[in-house]
Amino acid sequence: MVKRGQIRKALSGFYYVYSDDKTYQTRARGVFRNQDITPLTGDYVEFQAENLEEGYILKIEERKNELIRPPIANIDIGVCVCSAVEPDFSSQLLDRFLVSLEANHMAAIIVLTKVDLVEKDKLLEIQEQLDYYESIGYPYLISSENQPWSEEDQNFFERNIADRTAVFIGQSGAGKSTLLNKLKPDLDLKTAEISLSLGRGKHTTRHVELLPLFNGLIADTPGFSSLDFETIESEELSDYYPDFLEQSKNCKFTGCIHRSEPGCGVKMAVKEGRIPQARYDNYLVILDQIEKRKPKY
Ligand SMILES: Nc1nc2c(ncn2[C@@H]2O[C@H](COP(=O)(O)OP(=O)(O)OP(=O)(O)O)[C@@H](O)[C@H]2O)c(=O)[nH]1
Ligand SMILES: [Mg+2]
Ligand SMILES: [Zn+2]
Repeated sequence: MVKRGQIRKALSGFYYVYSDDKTYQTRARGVFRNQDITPLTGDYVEFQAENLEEGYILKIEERKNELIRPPIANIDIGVCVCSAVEPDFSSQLLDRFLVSLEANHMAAIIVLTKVDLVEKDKLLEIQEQLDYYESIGYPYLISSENQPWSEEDQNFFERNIADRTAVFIGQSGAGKSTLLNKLKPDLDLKTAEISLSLGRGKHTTRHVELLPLFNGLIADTPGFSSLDFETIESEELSDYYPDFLEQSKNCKFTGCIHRSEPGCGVKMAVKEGRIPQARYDNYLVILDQIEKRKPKY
């Protein structure tokens, strides 16, 4: 009998498909490999299963959207988890996460973790940066592992992720699994200290898994720190910056990429302090990287 369900976890060649309150262990038919299609966590599929252990995926339904890193499909919102320290807060990395989410038509919110480990001045400096992100549509919350949520914090999550499918993304060791355990202790996700010698996480979470939370789904994912933009062209990059998009109405040239063109509205906004210099500098780094990318034929 053909059933319909959603892949909630992919591990060691098996796809765990949730359907009618049951989870079926399935494999993908060779036909997907031939077509160069890999089923993703989050995919809605048609599958065949006589029992819970030996199912086969027959068809993958069209995706609303998909991310390559982490590999997941059909997401409403990304939760960018950034630690204040260990690893240090990086606006460059945050901008990369946001671009990646925007390019895939996903909303985004930010959680700053490990605020208990950072000095007050440093925290204020980071919060000042985050206030800007909030002003352009990315609300944020600060969190420390041992501090219980206030009612306001709880509302923040419910307001943003209830009834939706949310993916937690961020560097290894940033505290994604810790945050999810704090939101729902019975998840009991594995977490681990970051390696002191390397100053980064140990990739404690090794697979992407969708779990029920607040009447929706959340995905814990393995951390990563580099993000390439394989499919974004330099002319469209600024489309994924809501603040740049707004200012680019004032650019003199259509197709302005806001680098060396005269009469650029974005550069003017940076000069006048309406767009932070760091955000613009981060943009130039990504732009450069896209232009140096080897062409694909
Ligand atoms: N002091 C402090 N430690 C934290 C906080 N959040 C996380 N940690 C610690 O940081 C370490 C890494 O946390 P994880 O939740 O495993 O990080 P992760 O983002 O899931 O990492 P990966 O699964 O490797 O991607 C753990 O030892 C946590 O206890 C925090 O707010 N304050
Ligand atoms: Mg983890
Ligand atoms: Zn411009």
